[in-house]
This record gives sequence, C-alpha cells and structure tokens, in this order.
Amino acid sequence: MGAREVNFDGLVGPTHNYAGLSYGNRASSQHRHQASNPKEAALQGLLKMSRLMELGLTQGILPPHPRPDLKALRQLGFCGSDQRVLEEAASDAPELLAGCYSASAMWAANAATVSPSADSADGRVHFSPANLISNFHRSLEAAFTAELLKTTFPDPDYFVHHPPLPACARFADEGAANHTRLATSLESPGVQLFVHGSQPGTMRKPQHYPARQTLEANLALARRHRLKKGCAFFVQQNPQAIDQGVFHNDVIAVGNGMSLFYHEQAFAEPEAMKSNLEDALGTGLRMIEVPQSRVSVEDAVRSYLFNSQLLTLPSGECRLLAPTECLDVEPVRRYLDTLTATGTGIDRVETINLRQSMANGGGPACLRLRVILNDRELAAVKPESLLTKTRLATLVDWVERHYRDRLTLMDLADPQLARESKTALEELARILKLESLYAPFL
Ligand code: SUG
Repeated sequence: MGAREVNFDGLVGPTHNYAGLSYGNRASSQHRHQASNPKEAALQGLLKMSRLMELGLTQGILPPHPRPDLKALRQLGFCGSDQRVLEEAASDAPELLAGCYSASAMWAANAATVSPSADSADGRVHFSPANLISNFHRSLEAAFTAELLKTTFPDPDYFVHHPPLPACARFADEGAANHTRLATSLESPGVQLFVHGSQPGTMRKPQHYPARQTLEANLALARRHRLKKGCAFFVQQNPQAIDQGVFHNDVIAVGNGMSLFYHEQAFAEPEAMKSNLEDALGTGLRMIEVPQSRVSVEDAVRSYLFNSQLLTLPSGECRLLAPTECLDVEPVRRYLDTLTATGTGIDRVETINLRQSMANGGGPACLRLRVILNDRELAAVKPESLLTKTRLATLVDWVERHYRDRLTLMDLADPQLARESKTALEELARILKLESLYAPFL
C-alpha cells in the first residue's frame, strides 16, 4: 500500500506578535516589542502551503488556538469581566498577557511527536502532543493541541492519541522539532532519531540557554509509540550549539528519506551517531554534513538553513525549500550555490519568504507537522483538515477580512482585539467544521 508524507501546517493566528518570550531563541529576543503584521504572517504561511500543493504534495492544516487564553489569565488570579481581566493583566503583568495572546501554536513542528504505523508494533499511527513546559506561553498549547489532533485523526482503528507527557522539567518535550525519521521508503519500517538537549545527571549541558528536550521524555515517547526493536535512536544535541541559539534540533538538522542534512556541530557525538545510523540503514544513507568552515553555527542560526523542508516530490526530485534569509547570509548563499552539484542527492534549492514567522524564530520546517500516512489512514483524516484549492482560497479571504496588518504590545490591552480574534475563530470553526472543538475554548 502506498504512503505519503503529509505536512500539516499551523495557520498563523490573528494575534501574532513579537513579545520576546523565548529565552534562548535569538530571533524572538531580537524582535521583542517590534510591531508585527499578523495578516502578512498568515498569508505568507498560506502561500507556503499553496506552493507545496503546486509541487504535487498533500497539504494539511492545523488552525490557530483560541487567543487570548482568558482561562489561563483567570487561573493566574485576574478576575471580573473579560475586559477587566485584560485591563488588569495589561497594567500588572504585561508579559503574562502577551503569553496568553501568543500565536505560537503556528509552529506545528512543536505540536506533537508522530510515529508512522510502519514503525509501531500495533501498526497504528501514534501521536503525543508536546507538553512544551519550557515556556509559559507555549505550555498553554498542549490541551488544545491534544483535542485538535483527536479531531483531525479521529479513527481509533488507525490512530492512537496519547496525552502529553507529565508537565515537569524531567519530561520536557517540544515535539517533532527534536525528532526525525529516516527510512528506505515511506512504507517500510524506518529509524526514528530522538534528539535531546539534556540528560539529568550528566555534566554535558548548555551553560547559558535552556535545553528544552530531555532524554527521559524521548525514552517515554519511543516506549508509548511502541516502536519496533532497533527503530529508535537517542542522540544528544551539542550543548554548545544550544548556547549559540539552537533551541531546537530542527534549527541545525533536517532529515528525510535516506538523507540527513546537518551541521558538523549539531550533535554531541556525531561519529557514534553516524556509525549507528549506517549500521541500521545500510549503504543508501546520505549523511550531508555541513562543515563549520563553510557555514558557522552562528550563520546557520541567522539564516535557518537547516530549518528548510527537505521534500521528495512525486517525480522523485529532492528539493530543499529554504527561507529567503539564506540568500541574505553570504556564506550560506555561497554554500547553497554549490549544494546541488556536490553529489548530496539534493536536486534543487528553492527559497520562500516567511519573514513574519522567522522574526520569532520559526522557519519553513517549524511551521509544519509531518505525518506519514498510508492510503487507508489518509482516507480516515478529517476531510476539512486537508487543503484543496477552494479551501485555500476561502482561508485567504478569511484572513484578508479578519486580520490586522499591524500589532504592537500596546494593542493587547485593547478588548476590541480579543473580540476580533473570537469573531474570526468562530467563522474559521464553521469553515473547517470544527465548531464543537472550539466551543469550550471560545
Ligand atoms: O518556541 N518562538 C518559538 C519558535 C518555535 C520554532 N519552532 C521550531 N524550531 N520547530 C519558540 O521559541 C516566540 C514568541 C515571542 O517571543 O513572542 C516563540 O515562541
């Protein structure tokens, strides 16, 4: 039976803003308090989805989470009418208000870890929503994500939904941003590479910035996803890379099929990793290692070269969909000029403008959750969650009508913004037939 990789992209929500909430994510800190353009951000994301469809790929969508999260603000002690809650939070704790307004669920790579049925002992696709406990604003995503995934992949004959891991530092989990699958084909069992930033009890950890994924979380994920023997590999991120702004492994490595494209300094023990992967996958494996002498870690972080999407097109062509910033960083531009001619198996490089998301540290790969589905599983996906040209046009029109083209942190205090966001999401719920999912949250 055929299988395909479906990218489920997070649709940017109407409250996309730059609040500088993610310590260790350099773009987030650098753009703190700048004005954002939610309309442009959402249209850029939709254009990426449209491009992938044009290339012949199946594209899914994960809609924005309800924001502001008034329930969270009430949990934190703000009370009274919605307006009062927002006004008090704006004057007493603007950072908490920004957290509850964040559109960070757009980075769907952090929504969950997904294992395809070919790798699992029970032959089903397994989903574990990430607990995202390292940042307050992101921890608010887990509950809605869990419900959204159950609604999107409803059939228990094909899909297994686990709850997020326990919400404590020991099991810190940021989803597929630290997880890659390599395999000879989409249908056959593969190898899942789980990457962690810290391992309690060891000295090898970052000195400045937080490690957001633990080994214990990864071990639990592989266990609950019932991965077949020899299918899961656990490797540590280079702690020095984290200290240079590599807050997720997908900022410095991306895998697809039999190719792993990564920076020389991405992993703590690259040689051991290489030989283990070679033993498991055999001769067809392509380890495309980019040396520090060609692209420094700093330039990798600035350009998000490795946050590209590595795509296999229906023709068999391997295409790297990279952020436009790669052309702005000279060593990266030069590296890309030679990439297709050096026997890497990458046939073509294409760039895409996602500057609104990039300014918060989210590139092409951050915006999508990859789900490998065979034909029967694909047929069991909620139909409205898959994009068609018509649905895409409806969503573009919806964004055009509801989104602002400028948002500052001052605007978050305005109750009108909360009303606008609610109205927009109520209409979106009707478009995507998700009324019962949104109702308890709006
Ligand atoms: O978790 N930025 C996100 C970016 C996530 C990128 N995802 C992947 N690498 N897969 C984060 O740091 C910034 C929000 C703000 O500052 O307003 C933010 O949450």
